[in-house]
Amino acid sequence: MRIVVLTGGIGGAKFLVGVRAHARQIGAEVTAVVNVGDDVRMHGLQICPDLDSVMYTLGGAHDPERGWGRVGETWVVKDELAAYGVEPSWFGLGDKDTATHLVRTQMLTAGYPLSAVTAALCERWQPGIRMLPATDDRLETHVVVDVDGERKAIHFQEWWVRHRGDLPTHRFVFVGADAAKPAPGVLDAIAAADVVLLAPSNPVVSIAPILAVSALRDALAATEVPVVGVSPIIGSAPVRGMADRCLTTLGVEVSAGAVAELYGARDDDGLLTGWLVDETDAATEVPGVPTRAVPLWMSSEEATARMVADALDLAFAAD
Ligand code: GDP
Ligand code: FO1
Ligand code: CA
Repeated sequence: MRIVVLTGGIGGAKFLVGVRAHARQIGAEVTAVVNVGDDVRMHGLQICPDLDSVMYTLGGAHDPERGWGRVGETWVVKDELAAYGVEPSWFGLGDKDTATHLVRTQMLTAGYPLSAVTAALCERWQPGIRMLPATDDRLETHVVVDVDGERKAIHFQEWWVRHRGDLPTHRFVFVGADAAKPAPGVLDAIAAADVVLLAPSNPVVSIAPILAVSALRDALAATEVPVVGVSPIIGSAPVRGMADRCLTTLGVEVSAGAVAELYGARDDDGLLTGWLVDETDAATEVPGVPTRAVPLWMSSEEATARMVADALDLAFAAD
């Protein structure tokens, strides 16, 4: 079986640990299509937070408390940059992490596409799945906000890290998405997939930027295989992060059902053929989308692998 997973960073990476575990049990191949909207150039280095969260987590090198970056990280470079008084001082580059950005930036500068750079970095981390950026083209999430009475668009990282989303926020813009093509391998992976899973990632700033690549979205809309999503919302709150702020900006209710409606039912020009919700949301009804309620807390690899088994069971329930 071939499984394609659309994913963001920390939440998606946790999910992929369970996907990989279940895939090993059933002999499946996994391809993750990873959001690049969070990517940013800082201090001359190209930083890909979601790709790195997935790579470090599956490589067993992530910091489980912080969620992003490397375990056992040190911060000498950050302190030295601060001593020079250079900005942005609100964004922390760890020393170990910086080596990744140096390798990535050097390869990009030499002309390698991000997908090739990602494959090269993964030779070290052996994530056990294939990791593809959604696109090799520039695609950055910007956020239209009011700062000091002025309306402007700031980079997603400035909104997320510097302001913690705590600004009057009007919309998210996926700069470059109109011209972006799926990275090599993405359309082939979707065409060869037996099932597509949407990780319980942030629907607004992790999954939506992937779907903003029109040829990628079109391929998902056209596929005849099941597309099953997993809710990042349990009860009326995200498990972690700021999906609630993001959904509110779109005028979407913070609930499992509302996120499913955002993705839409395949029969209604949307994507989903199934939607997994937590047991506490068992009453969720999504027009045109069969739902199933199971425990959605990714508290261990085993618990997450069970979620994945449930998602596949729902995917093929009607067959
Ligand atoms: P980011 O890119 O680092 O923000 O990570 P993602 O977008 O991939 O995932 C963030 C989402 O993961 C958040 O909206 C959380 O609600 C969700 N999440 C984190 N842990 C869990 C969990 O245990 N269960 C479920 N269902 N969702 C989770
Ligand atoms: N998150 C923070 O809250 N503060 C930081 O200083 C920070 C630095 C950082 C550096 C590299 C990287 O890959 C991720 C980093 N993150 C940081 C996480 C990141 O901003 C967000 O969690 C994601 O982009 C949202 O998915
Ligand atoms: Ca992200």
